[in-house]
Amino acid sequence: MKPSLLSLSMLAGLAACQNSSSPLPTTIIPTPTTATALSGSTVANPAAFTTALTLHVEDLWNLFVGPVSTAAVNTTVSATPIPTHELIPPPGLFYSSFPSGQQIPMASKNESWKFPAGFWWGVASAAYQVEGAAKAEGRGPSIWDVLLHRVTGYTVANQTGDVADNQYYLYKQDIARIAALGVKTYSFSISWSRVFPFGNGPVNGLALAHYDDVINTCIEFGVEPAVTLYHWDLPLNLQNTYGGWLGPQIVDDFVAYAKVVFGRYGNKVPRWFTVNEPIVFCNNYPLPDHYFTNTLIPKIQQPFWCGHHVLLAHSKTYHLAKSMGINGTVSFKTNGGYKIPLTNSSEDAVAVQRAWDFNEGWFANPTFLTGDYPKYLKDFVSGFLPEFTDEEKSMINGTSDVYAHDAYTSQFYMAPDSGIQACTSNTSHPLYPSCANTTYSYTTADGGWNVGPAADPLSPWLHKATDWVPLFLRYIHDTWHPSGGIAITEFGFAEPFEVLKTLKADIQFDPIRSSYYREYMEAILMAISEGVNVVGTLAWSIVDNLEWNSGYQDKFGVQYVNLTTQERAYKASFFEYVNAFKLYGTDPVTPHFVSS
Ligand code: GBH
Repeated sequence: MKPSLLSLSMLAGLAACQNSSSPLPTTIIPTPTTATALSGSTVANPAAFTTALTLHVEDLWNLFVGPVSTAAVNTTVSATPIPTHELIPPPGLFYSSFPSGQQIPMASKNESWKFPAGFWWGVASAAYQVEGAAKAEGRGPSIWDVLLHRVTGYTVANQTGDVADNQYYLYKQDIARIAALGVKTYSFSISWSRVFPFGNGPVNGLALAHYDDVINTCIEFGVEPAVTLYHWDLPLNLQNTYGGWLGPQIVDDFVAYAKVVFGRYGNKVPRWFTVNEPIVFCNNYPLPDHYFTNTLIPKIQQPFWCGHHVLLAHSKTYHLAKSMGINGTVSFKTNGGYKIPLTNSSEDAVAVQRAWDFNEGWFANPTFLTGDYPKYLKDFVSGFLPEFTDEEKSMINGTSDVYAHDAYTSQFYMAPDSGIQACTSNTSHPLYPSCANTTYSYTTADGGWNVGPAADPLSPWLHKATDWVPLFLRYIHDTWHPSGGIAITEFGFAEPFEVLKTLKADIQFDPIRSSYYREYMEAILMAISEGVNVVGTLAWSIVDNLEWNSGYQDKFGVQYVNLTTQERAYKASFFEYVNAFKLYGTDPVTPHFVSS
């Protein structure tokens, strides 16, 4: 691997990493607008603060992350047949669904429901959450290696993605397991810091060869690959040299990365996603103090500088794909839940609109409607962000082929207790700047119940609120008019306390997750029957995996993983999900088996 240039400021950051109780004595100042120094970092006075050092990728690991664990299996494993008894579904948990409209005694399905031909469905993952093999074959560190290895208190259980599900070596078996159930699509992400260990500069051919084989294996098993370019694992070097998504340089670096990936895998991939959930990774700024190069951008502004660069990077990448003749769809994945007004007061209605504007609207209004931010968000960001030029607006508008939504749940929104005005005029109000308050429960007058059963306590945001899904889909359809339809690109449920179960057979029987999938699929069928264009679904997740700060304690898999042996097992919910397509699909569900 070729070396990269690093600045003194990075080494100052390193000193702080090693001893988090002694913060940086000096402030090195990247801002989004100042000139670029030799190292690529933007600093107040480069001549005074910066020198250049030559570092190899291994040095980045040693300096900023430290030792990482490795798995016992560290070469690619071939697929083996799935034992037939594992493909037998569990005993039924439910009565057959009650058809809406005229009741037909003993009807086993609702004849007015149908997934249209071409509906695509599958399961999803993300590189850092499943791959492991952290340093294998030249991968450079990402900010998540630092967050989970170095930052005190960042993880609930001191767990990292070093080994995860070892999918870097076990992908053939993982693809074989989903193909054996007839799954149509596998949605995974590529690790940017595998392809570009420094985020920019030299390309790592071993990483490209790896993803060649992942994509080819999908195709061999009749599974369509869906690829996300960025699922939060920002190459550390880009954070350290110019503040990552806070710096304008990220736009061209992202486009350069996309160009390599599109050039290599091009038309083998029918569905591309640029970035996963910018609302989440932009709100992850500010990053914890003292572990990364400091920035002078005020903390409250940081998410919105990130968002600004995401919109530019995404839209440039979209146009790049079209100019390269990529024939798959290109979209970004956004996230959020249906926002239910807590009461019918006009203040709560405004709070709900503010919540849409600061969440889905942040990225969906520019890309689907206007090229610019929605009103309430714009009122805030116009105080500091540069206005998009007319040229930028037309570059941004119309750059998502489908509305790809990671829609897990719903919650209530209402005005802050002190009122909206008291919040928008007070920058230190805890709800500033969105000034939309939220709760998971109905009002006391309405009984005070939760919107639905709670997921695991490590996902306090998640409730099974499937009743609201038809309205949510209708809202997306009516608000953003996505011409290519809506895809639910992630949905899933953390079965409460699953980590406490000790017997595999008990873990595999996951009743609340099963009912979540069943009722969510019914909700989609209802929306489709009422004319909402839903085109695909991806269950999160293919396997239990690294749930970011919650480590492996919070389980989202439709397959169990024994983290000692890396053995996988289907959960009941996986069969429930597949059954929706057996019952209501136009296209047949066709299992594919290993031929060797
Ligand atoms: C997805 O985001 C991610 O794409 C995926 O990587 C992850 O594994 C999956 O969720 C399951 O969590 O705790 O109140 O601050 C879903 C959207 C947005 C939900 C951030 C959790 C935090 C809410 N996520 N949100 S809170």
